[in-house]
Amino acid sequence: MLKQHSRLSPNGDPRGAPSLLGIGTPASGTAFPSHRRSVLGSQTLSFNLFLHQLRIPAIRAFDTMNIRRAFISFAFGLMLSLSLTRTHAAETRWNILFCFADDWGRYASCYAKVDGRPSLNDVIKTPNVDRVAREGVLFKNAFVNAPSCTPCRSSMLSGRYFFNTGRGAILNGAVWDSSIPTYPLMLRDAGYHIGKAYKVWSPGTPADAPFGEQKYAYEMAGRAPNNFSEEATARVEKGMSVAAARDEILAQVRGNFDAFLAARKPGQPWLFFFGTTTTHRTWIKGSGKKLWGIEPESLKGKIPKFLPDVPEVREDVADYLGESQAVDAELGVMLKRLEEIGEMDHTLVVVSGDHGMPGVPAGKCNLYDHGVAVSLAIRVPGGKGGRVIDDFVRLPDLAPTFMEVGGVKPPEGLYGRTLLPLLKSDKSGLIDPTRDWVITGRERHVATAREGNLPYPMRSLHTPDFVYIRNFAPDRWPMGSPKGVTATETPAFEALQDTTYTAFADMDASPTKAWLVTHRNDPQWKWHYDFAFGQRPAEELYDLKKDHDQVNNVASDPAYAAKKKELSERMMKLLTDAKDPRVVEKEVRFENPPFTDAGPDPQAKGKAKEERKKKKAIN
Ligand SMILES: [Ca+2]
Repeated sequence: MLKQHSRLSPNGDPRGAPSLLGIGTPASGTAFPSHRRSVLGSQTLSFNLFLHQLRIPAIRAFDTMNIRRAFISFAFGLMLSLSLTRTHAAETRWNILFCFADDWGRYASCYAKVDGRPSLNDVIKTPNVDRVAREGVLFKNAFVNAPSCTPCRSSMLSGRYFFNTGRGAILNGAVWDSSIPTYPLMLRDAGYHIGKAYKVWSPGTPADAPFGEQKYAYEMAGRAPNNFSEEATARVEKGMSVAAARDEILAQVRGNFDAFLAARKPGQPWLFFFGTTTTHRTWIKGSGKKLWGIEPESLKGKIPKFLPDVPEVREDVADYLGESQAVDAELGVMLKRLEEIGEMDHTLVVVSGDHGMPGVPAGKCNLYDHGVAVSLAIRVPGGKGGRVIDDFVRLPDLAPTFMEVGGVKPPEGLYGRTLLPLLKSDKSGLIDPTRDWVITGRERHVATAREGNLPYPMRSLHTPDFVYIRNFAPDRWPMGSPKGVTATETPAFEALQDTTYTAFADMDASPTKAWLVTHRNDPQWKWHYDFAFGQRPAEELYDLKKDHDQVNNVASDPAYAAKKKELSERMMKLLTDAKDPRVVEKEVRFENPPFTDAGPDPQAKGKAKEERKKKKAIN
């Protein structure tokens, strides 16, 4: 049974939205200096008053009247100063609600308009993400640093490049280095009440380490929201209506959030990390239509060129969009709760995901936009709503942003840059012209994708007009070795659909993957198969003005030679300056133990997952 909590603001603060210009960062002293000056000015004023009063008793040592007056004056000055400081802190230290969905790419209906061409965003309906964008800011060009769960999150939680997070730079075999500062623990140390539901940092050891492991977990109300289509389908099969099943699952989101809120101290600012994994495979085939009314046929002509526009693939994508709508519904529960407790206008609401769609070409584990571009919408207390920002931003930007919101000074030398200047602006379009690039990359994803547990090293530079990719080991297979897929042999469709390690293990098992592999000898689909799984040249270059889907590599076209040279040099300089081990080390660490140690036994993982599912089903 969950505790009822007060519907009053825990800050006891009936004020409306604080002025956006009133935000400050007392510890960093970089953002919003005018407000900081005014607070410090008041403190200085009261202190001067006190000194001035002290002089009086020094002259008239026995004038008790003046001593009393001096004391009253000092006390008043101190009170004024403290109250100003408190007001300042309350205005700056917003609560932070961070909804971060696993494997959720750039799929939300608010992007349909900004895409300006037919896309999957025409089909998906995400009213709650749209609301955050409408009342806040929608980032058109937001990118993760690595399209793989653990390295993406290592980077996003620390603000560093993924390759500068020790063993957090890989997926299987990741170990967290607790000497790396992360914003959740920094905010905790600065007085925030922190809590999380579900996935923050995993797979890796210890799980969720950058968030204090499971010490701040609020998951007692249930974990069904992590497997929406499975959980809802199971309930519907027992005779429940879709609406009732949805309500029962969403009640768990509310229960966990309520438990977190109930555990705060009065007036304590908070950070809640909602890490739903429902957009991570697996999901129930046909659930997009059954649970969310998404007709696979409605995707016709809207899916990217590298995906075969065939019924099996359309259904798989529709199911993924359904899970994305589940994320939206889960977000909606928390937004509603914020409204009910009167804290909407004291809370920074941030919605994003850790990379593109899993189990499809060009998505997860790829450096094309479909792999590394993600949704990012932020509602800023008191900020101007309805803005669409063109600046290229990076998920690691969230680390210094959250630190500054909490009044904590970000460490030096981060890849991430605070978003506060963009958030406090009232402009749309390009705000900071220096934000015209991002770097992305990957090393090892699953351990056993290729011989010797080796990674597939890549880096990319994304600019408004081009994507430049460097494949550092083009003799390796980007999605993992073909294994059982030979000239004459093909694993069973079900094996490819259900078991990631059957072939090309860096692409999650899926109906789309199985369809592509089993149709590879059909001349109509050979290009799609090669694009998805084939080896790639050392350099790739895509001209976004002509090739939005990034399917036509112009790296060897002489017409682009100068552009390729420019982007290559620019990227290599950025990587060298960032001390990327892949570029600066002679004996590259990622090619050697412990980065190439055997990972977890895939069979054991499968068994553990089954066990968890059984347990979840019972709950
Ligand atoms: Ca993920």
